[in-house]
Amino acid sequence: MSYECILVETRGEGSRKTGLITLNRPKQLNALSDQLMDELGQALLAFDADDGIGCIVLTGSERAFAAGADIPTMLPHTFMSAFKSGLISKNWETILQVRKPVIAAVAGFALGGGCELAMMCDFIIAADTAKFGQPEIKLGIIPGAGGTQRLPRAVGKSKAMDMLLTARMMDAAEAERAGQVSRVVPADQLMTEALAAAETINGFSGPSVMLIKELVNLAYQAPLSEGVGVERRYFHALFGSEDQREGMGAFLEKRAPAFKHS
Ligand code: DAK
Repeated sequence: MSYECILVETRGEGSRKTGLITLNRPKQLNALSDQLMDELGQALLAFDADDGIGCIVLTGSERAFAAGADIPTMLPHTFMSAFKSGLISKNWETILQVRKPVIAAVAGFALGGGCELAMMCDFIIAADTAKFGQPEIKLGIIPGAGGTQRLPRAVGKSKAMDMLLTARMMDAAEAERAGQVSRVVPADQLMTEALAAAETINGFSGPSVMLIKELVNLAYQAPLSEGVGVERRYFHALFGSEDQREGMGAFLEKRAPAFKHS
């Protein structure tokens, strides 16, 4: 498969590798065009379907993870054309279908749809140069890919309101304090750290990894009692896996486990 707006590679040494996707429209600060989002969706689904891949890292350039949806494409739309064509809707949530972890490695601007895309990843590792924002209000619109919903869940109501209503950007240190990102690293270490995190995850049992992702996401949808109940069922279910015997057996034998992802 050849792509024009993204770069797709495989990284890692172990039996399960990391799928690395780099947003690549540098002149437009990786503005998320329709073609880019189509390509991103295809690449994500292909890695998700590949048994040799354990984890996916999504990144941009040093200057921008992504500066948002492509503004020139949006400008001419009317309500009717936006409504009838489902303006930039069809390919924006493909990432949510991915069952393997997707780590966002963010340097530079993550604005508007770029910030929303990063928030749709499972966790964000930020370079110390990262800047997050939802500046749609400056364009006379509002976020359309979950910014008003995911940002308050990530950083709380007050900071979300502040960012959404004033369009101010949050730097990496503030984003880490607010819980938007899991860690901040020096910019020149960003890919090393993100790929190392992916490599660590790749070494664990694939079904455990996928279930943890599913359950953490359930925490945002279900009441606590229901989430804990589903966790309990999955916990019991894993005692039917080969990897549970291998993991616990390896611990007792003081050796590294060799998971078979089954
Ligand atoms: N779209 C297209 N081009 C963009 C762009 C964008 N979002 N952001 C930047 N560029 C282009 C600039 O036009 C410029 O192009 P040239 O003039 O060189 O041809 C080039 O990137 C470099 O930008 P600047 O010259 O402006 O660079 P600066 O360093 O001075 O400023 C900046 C960087 C990121 C602060 C600034 O470019 C900026 O404010 N950009 C716009 C950020 C923004 O407003 N983003 C939100 C866009 S609205 C939905 C899904 C998603 C969305 C909505 C609905 N559904 C599923 C329904 C998302 C909406 C949005 O993201």
